[in-house]
Amino acid sequence: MRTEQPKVIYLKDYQAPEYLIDETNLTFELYEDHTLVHAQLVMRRNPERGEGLPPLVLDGQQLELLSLALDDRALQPGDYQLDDSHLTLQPTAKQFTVDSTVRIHPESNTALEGLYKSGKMFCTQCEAEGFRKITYYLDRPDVMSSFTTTVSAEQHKYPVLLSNGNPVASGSEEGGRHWATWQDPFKKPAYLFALVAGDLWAVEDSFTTMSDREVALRIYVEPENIDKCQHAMDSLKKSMRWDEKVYGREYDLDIFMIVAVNDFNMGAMENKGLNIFNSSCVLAKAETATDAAHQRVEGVVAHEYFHNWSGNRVTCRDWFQLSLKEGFTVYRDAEFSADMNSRTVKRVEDVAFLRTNQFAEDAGPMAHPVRPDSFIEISNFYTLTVYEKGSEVVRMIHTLLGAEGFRKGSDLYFERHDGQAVTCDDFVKAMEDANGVDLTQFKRWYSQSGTPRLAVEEAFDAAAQTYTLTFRQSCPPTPGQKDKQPFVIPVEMGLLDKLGNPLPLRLQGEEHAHGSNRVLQVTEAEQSFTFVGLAEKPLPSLLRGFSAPVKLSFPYDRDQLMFLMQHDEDGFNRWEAGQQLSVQVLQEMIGQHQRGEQLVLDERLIAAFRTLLQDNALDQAMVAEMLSLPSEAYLTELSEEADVEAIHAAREFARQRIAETLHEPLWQRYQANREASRKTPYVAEAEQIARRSLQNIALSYLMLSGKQEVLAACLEQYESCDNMTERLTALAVLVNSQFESEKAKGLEMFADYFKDDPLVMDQWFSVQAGCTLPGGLERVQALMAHPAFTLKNPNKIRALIGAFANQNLVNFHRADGAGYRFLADQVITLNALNPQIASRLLGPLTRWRKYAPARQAQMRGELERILASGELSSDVYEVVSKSLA
Ligand code: B3K
Ligand code: ZN
Repeated sequence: MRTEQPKVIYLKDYQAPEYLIDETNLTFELYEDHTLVHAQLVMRRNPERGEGLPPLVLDGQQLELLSLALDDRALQPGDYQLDDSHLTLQPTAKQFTVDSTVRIHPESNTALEGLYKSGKMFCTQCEAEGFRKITYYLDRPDVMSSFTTTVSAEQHKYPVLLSNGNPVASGSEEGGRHWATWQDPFKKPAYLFALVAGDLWAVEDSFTTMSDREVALRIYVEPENIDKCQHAMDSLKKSMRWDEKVYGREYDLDIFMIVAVNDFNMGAMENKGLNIFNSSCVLAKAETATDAAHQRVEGVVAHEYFHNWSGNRVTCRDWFQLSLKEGFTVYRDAEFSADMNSRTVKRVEDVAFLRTNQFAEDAGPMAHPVRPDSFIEISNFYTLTVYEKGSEVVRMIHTLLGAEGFRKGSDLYFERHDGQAVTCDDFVKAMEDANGVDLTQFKRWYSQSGTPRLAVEEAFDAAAQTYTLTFRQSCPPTPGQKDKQPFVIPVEMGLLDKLGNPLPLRLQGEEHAHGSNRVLQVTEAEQSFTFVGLAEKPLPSLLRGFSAPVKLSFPYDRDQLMFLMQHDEDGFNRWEAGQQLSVQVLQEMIGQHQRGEQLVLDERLIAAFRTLLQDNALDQAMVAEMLSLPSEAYLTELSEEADVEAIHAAREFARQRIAETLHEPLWQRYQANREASRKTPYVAEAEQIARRSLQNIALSYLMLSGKQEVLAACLEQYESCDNMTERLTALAVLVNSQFESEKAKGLEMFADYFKDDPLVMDQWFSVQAGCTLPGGLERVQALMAHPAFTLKNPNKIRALIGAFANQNLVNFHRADGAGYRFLADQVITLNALNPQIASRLLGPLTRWRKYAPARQAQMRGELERILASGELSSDVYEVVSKSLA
């Protein structure tokens, strides 16, 4: 908890550390009611910082210091200073050793940071600043040390003892205890430290690297989960091969371990050689995990593995550089997933997510650049901006340099900085040096926050046969940043003729055309590009593949969008045209609702959907994506002032109309695909996933008809399918239907069957939290009393409270403000238990500026109540105070 005014940390104040740690030797004695940590730090004065010997200030929080020695000389309380977060002592030589022993309490650590217990096992989470809750240390990423770690614990409760690196020794002690020593030869910052002790089983495999070294692979889980590891193991091996092939990166230790834990604040953590995972990102099998969960496991396993190079071998100098490792690694895992599955579908999913959620963050009170300038609590900066927008920034570098140039740049980056802690500037510099280019202006993507707008106009000159596109970029003000300089915006584009054929692209002044797809670089506030040799007016396809994270506008009419939906050679832009068409149609209906008019759906949308459903040659996953209307959250993001009820009413009306008018083709596609699912055992591979996604979206439309034959089909799917993807969709559509007795029975059967599987129960909670029928808040409140629910487990909080506040917008924003009051109550409770989770839950309340005055007042009122509720963690304090500012 915060005891003093929270301090703002600024990037501009960065200074290299006064001292360095060459060797860290740790011994952990784990007991049920406390843990002893002995640390020996072999240290020296940092030569970069000059001659004198300033005081040594070690970080440490919630530690009980039992003994301290400097070069074997025991220190007495008068020899050092202690406060809430530091231990200060005076070195007397350039090289010295600090020995300390502290007592800590993992058994009562509910914040899940530092050393804590998840169920019966001990585990750690040190990024960003958790190591200081384990021992006194220089807990900053630019202090890199080799680590030797000994863990001792009761043998029968904790037969498995793990840490980073390679196992070097082990033995038994008296009194039923045993110990193991691990040595990590690679220097690393403390945030990559990990320790695990528990009764775990392992799935084992091995991988032969490109230089023919054998690496042992192990996934450790609690015994009941041993049959859910194969998918993660397959994903790991694919990741290792992919990183060798695409980036030339080889794994470096003799062993790579993953441990699954149930209580975890994030998805997973890339600790050197010992990744610790939220069990939701490792465990998957047909009966318990959906296709989406399988894909998440594949993506997260890859992400953490890729960090071994982009994060561990080359790490961050300071936490302002977080996107150096996160943006780059998200980009790497997205490309991996694109290569393993459907590239276009992956891009569509990522872009929809970015535009709904990161754009909202960029437009809200917590908006910050990809490389923030300041923070109060670094945990609050593990954001969509640092991760997802950061990945888009790396993607743009790739687009600008091309695949080969980008690879030259990444090779140089890894070679130049291996073993170092570096900055985003160092990353860009390697890209520049390897390619002989200047990315100075491009770097504004790292320093300027907010989502740029890019308005495009066209002009056709029939006599001169020229076609001019004029781009105007601007960026709205964001906290602390009023005026922005122009960005470098790569716009991948093409031009289509009247039949939909791609046209050759020749810019004025060029000798010949350069293909039919090219990247324009918009670098000025206003800039025009003139294409020549065009006998008739073309139709532009702009920002293909979403080549920059901007809000592009071009005055397409609905017929042009329908044309692009069918003819654009870029699959992403075909989807995008459909989205824009849906958005236009829905926004028109939102207006109708606001004026109290009868809602009328533009039949062109139905015609476009009918064409999609009738085209058996199209990728079924893309058809499913294109049939999905933009979410209420996205429509909210697009609104100046979001009208919750109008958005919901318009979207639901459109769904109902689509379901009625397209009943026949939906029914046909549903039946054909369900038939195929019945015949083929479940495999989580692209073609089947595509088939199920179309089957499931068809079912969700069909259920809106309320027809008995559809209900029968839904129940058949629910009861007879062999996998969670079909079962959960059937349950979700039942839950959102009016078939009350079938709904109750379905929910009960599900909970009864899966009550001992926490990850499946999370899905059961989420399905109900997302139900938009009236009474949503009461349902969620009742579920909080369910025996499977606990506020101590972050997955449960996300599944129930998070899903309700983020996805069930009509119920969360109900007019009497009870949804806001409920969320604020949970934040206040969680502030004391788990500040990181409390702070994350606040998201929906921070966006109060999006709503009408009455709702604004209610939301602000709840934020103020949180602020006044007592001693706030720095996590919650920062978000609440910035949202109210
Ligand atoms: N690097 C971790 C993030 C941990 C954050 C803790 N507050 C997960 C990841 O991005 O791979
Ligand atoms: Zn990461």
